[in-house]
Amino acid sequence: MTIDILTLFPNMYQGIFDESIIKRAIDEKRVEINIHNFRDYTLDPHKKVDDTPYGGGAGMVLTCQPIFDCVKSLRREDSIVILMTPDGEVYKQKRAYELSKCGHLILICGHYEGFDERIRSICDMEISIGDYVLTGGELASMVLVDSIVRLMPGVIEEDSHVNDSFNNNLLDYPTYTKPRVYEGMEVPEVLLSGDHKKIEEYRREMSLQRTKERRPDLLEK
Ligand code: 6GU
Repeated sequence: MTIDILTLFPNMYQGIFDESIIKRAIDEKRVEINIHNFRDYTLDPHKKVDDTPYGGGAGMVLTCQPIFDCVKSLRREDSIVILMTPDGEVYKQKRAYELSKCGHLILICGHYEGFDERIRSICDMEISIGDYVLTGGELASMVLVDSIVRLMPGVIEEDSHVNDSFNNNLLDYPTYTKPRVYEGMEVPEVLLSGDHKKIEEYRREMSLQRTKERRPDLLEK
């Protein structure tokens, strides 16, 4: 998979993909991540990428030209162009799974007070990572990349994500490791029983119980 990220703040990505699982996926050439400063694409002699809004109002608005031209230069047959914006579809694990199967993602990070509405016309999808406002789409794009890359074949053991929270709209069951007793808190007996059927039933029950308590909205789905 190739992921191209369009931003005015490429420095924000310094180090973020240089650790742990994402770094390994890059080293193993399962994913290539490129950061593009769309200021490099502006035809404005002063390198401007924004302007005042028609009709008046506070702040500056990102103009079409640099973003259109940057996307044009990157777009392939199999590209999915995603606009990172708080008014997009709220991001969920199901979407992460779908995107993990794509060949090429182009993520556009909005910034400042907004972007020209016509930028939406070149996007296949608009995504928000939750109901709060960030200063720009950069952090949201990092969240997307992390959640997508870990689901790509071979990046982590399949077993580690078939039981992830949110699969089947259930939260994770509790897990324990050694020691058996820590500060008086014991590991549930069933996990020590060696009875795999019982263990599976227990985990399913705990998942359900936890989801009921913490996220009843998920069970309604
Ligand atoms: Cl994608 N962008 C911004 N600026 N704020 C957000 C967001 C995106 N998702 C949630 N809040």
